Amino acid sequence: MCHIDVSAQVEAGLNVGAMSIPQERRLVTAIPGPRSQELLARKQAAVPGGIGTTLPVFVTRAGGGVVEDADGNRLIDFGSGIAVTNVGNAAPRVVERVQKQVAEFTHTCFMVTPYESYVQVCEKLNELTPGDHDKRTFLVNSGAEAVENAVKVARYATGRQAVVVFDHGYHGRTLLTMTLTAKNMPYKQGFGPYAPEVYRVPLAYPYRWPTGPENCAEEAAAEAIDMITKQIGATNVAAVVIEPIAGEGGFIEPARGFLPRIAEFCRENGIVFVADEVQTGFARTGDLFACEHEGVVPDIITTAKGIAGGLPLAAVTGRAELMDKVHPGGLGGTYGGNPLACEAALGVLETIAEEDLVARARRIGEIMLPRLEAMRERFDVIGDVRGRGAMIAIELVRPGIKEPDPAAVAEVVKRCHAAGLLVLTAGTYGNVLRFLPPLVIPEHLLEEGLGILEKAFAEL
Ligand code: PLZ
Repeated sequence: MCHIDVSAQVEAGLNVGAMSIPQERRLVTAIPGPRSQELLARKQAAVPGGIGTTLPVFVTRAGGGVVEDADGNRLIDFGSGIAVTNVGNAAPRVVERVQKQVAEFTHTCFMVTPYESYVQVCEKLNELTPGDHDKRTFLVNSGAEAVENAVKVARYATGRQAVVVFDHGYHGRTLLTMTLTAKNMPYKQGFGPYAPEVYRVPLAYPYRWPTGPENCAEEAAAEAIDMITKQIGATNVAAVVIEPIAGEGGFIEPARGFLPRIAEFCRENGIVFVADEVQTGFARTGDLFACEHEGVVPDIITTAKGIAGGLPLAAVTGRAELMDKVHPGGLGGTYGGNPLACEAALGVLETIAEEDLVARARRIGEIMLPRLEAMRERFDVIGDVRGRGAMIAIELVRPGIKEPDPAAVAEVVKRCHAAGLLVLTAGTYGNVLRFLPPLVIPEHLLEEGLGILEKAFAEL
């Protein structure tokens, strides 16, 4: 058992606002309440509709496994701001470091006059990411920017142009990363023309593989490799970019064996293998990085989200010989590795190590998966239960067949939200419910959240 011991943190002088939020669900108004509705009306008048809202409660505080809104409701958090607050919101070590830093200096631009914390974050990532080869890291502001920079480095280092991505992949919203992303609505529709030299190949999606999950890894890899060699030409490919577990695409864990085979093909053909660990990184899956699960060592790994507890930071970490090829000034950006974000990242890494959040993520999976499996037995709308650690999803289908049922997802989500459980959706077909609790969530909230979910299915 590992409940957040708030009192111990208070005693240790680490309690800082958000962590003092009682770790309990509390509904005092309808969801959203009157104050949130007022703010939502202002949002609609001031912010374009293109910026969506999953659950229109306006947040005033968050910590542990709880998000508190402007009406005083406390919701159980199964989203972590889309896999960002792995260490919890306003985690004590993050707050302490950021508070100190904000009073010292807020920005110099690392490319103008550097500072130590940026270098420390890079040293840490070089040490902690898969593989014991010589590495270099540089810092940027978002996941999309990290992926875009990984492609820049791969193209520069190989002198090649083509980039290979996968069905169900998600890599961001910039021109290049939107192009790398598989799903049209809402990410690409109307935003073309797209970037050139991007090619898409099949992903080993066990639940939906036509000849069954047992053949999936081998057949999908063979198809992907065949397309690369026959349609693009392996010698034209700069990079293969893949999420070790497809996130936005529906938490699709490629059939075991697929990732190592693709990585091996890349190695044999001088192609840079880029693992996009933006969503899977930083203990989320029960390993520090999801690639570790099958011992895959990427040439470049992109990270963001969980890296800095919510401060905008992302990183590109890669083989020194690739990364060092680029000429001075060829990489960078005004804010990349902002000192507040770097301090936050150091606080995150300390928290993961000291609170053993890798083990916590595994424990969350051990609690959630059997409960969800039992729900699958009980409710035939649940077609598949999958995931690792604290990155878990269920896929909803028309009973008996695998036809995606996004309407059922919408209905379950509505009920969960009304009951004070924040859940997110995903999936190419919009039919996946995904669970990404903060790794520090107390177990009673995890259990309570699963109970709410079960009740939502029972009422469906
Ligand atoms: N790569 C694997 O999951 C971001 C997108 C939210 P940014 N996923 C959340 C939305 O609808 O915009 C993501 C990811 C993977 C890259 C990204 C992009 O990261 O920090 O959002 O740019």
